Amino acid sequence: MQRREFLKTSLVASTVLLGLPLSASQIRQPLDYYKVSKYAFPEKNPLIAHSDRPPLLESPRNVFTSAITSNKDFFVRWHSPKIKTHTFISGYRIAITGEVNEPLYLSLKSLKEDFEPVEITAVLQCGGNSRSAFIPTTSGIQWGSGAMGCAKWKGARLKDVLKQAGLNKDAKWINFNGSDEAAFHKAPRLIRELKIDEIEDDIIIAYEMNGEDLPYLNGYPVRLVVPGWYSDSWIKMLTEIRVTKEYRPLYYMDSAYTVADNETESETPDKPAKKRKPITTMNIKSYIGFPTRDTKIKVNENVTLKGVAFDGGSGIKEVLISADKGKTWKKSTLGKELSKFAFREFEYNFQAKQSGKFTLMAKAVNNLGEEQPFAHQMLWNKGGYKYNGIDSVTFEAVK
Ligand SMILES: Nc1nc2c(c(=O)[nH]1)N[C@H]1C(S)=C(S)[C@@H](COP(=O)(O)O)O[C@H]1N2
Ligand SMILES: [Mo]
Repeated sequence: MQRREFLKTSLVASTVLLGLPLSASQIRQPLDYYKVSKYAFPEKNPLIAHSDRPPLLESPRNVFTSAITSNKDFFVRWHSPKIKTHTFISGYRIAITGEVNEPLYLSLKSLKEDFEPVEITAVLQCGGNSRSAFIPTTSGIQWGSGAMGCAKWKGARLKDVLKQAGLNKDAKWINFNGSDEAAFHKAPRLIRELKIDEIEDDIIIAYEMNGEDLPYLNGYPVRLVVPGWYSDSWIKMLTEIRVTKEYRPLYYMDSAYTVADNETESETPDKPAKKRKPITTMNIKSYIGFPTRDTKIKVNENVTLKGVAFDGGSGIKEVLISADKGKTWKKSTLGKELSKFAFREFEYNFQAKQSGKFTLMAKAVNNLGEEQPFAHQMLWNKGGYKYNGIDSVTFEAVK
């Protein structure tokens, strides 16, 4: 039997068992990669390496017990392998051109000294994080759930920089481009654009991550930080800000990193939606950092589950834990709120009363009352974006 057919049959069987309506597409738990690579990339701990050219590095589950992800453990995603490997920092400029009074070529020194520095703790998450949950498999990196991290960013407000350049009256869109180049001349570059009225005060051009220079692979020397938004807008090695009057059709705005422009943002494999919109604000999500699949706990021992939860900026209200596959839920204890855009730690004490396999699930609720769906309630989209199904970890209790 072919793999596809086999998948279909087993899915049909499981949906019938669960008593759910049958549909062409189903969602499972994202793959739970647990083997980090033998070698580490510069400034990084050994991470789950999906590719080395370009570097695609995922953080393993055990990183997510803490609200701050260290620079060494932070995931990495590039679209092209042509990443600048050397930069003369004294000559580095961000060119601000287009619909401005006068083009501005901003040095790193000026960015750091001439603008009020602001700090914000915020989650950076790839829109395709957890993509491996989607069936049928979608295009894109088959991430588990470690294509995210939370850091304290420091930089200058984008608004202040634009003010210095002076926007023309009919300026409407801002394009952001990094110094990485397309892999071959016909490939599109990762350029994103923001509408002028989307520029909030908390969007910054960051030159520090957790109190240090940004790691090279996370965009040294500067990157855009767009709190609450998926990270395709967080342009790394930022070299160009172009202000335009009109929307400029771009592959990474119209095709990649888009979802169906309908109420459920979903579509089916045989009927992909034509009308699409770029992904922007992150939905609510949580992830268990401990225990992991290879944890062994002792029967009757007191164990503390730990994890992180976040959303697009309303803030976390509570995180609930279930030990019976989602039938009943108990409140976990939340850690301090570092910012509305940051990971919020949660903890939950439990004991296994008997030996054998043990499963715990975590479900976050935000201040708007939105909560995570079960994996099987999620709807499919062709890019495999915005997965936020309830996380589940199975481990073993031994005598
Ligand atoms: N210049 C540049 N910036 C970029 C990208 C890129 O390919 N080039 N990828 C974006 C995407 S899709 C993601 S998920 C994040 C990854 O950020 P990180 O490598 O710091 O984790 O960078 C964003 N910024
Ligand atoms: Mo991404």
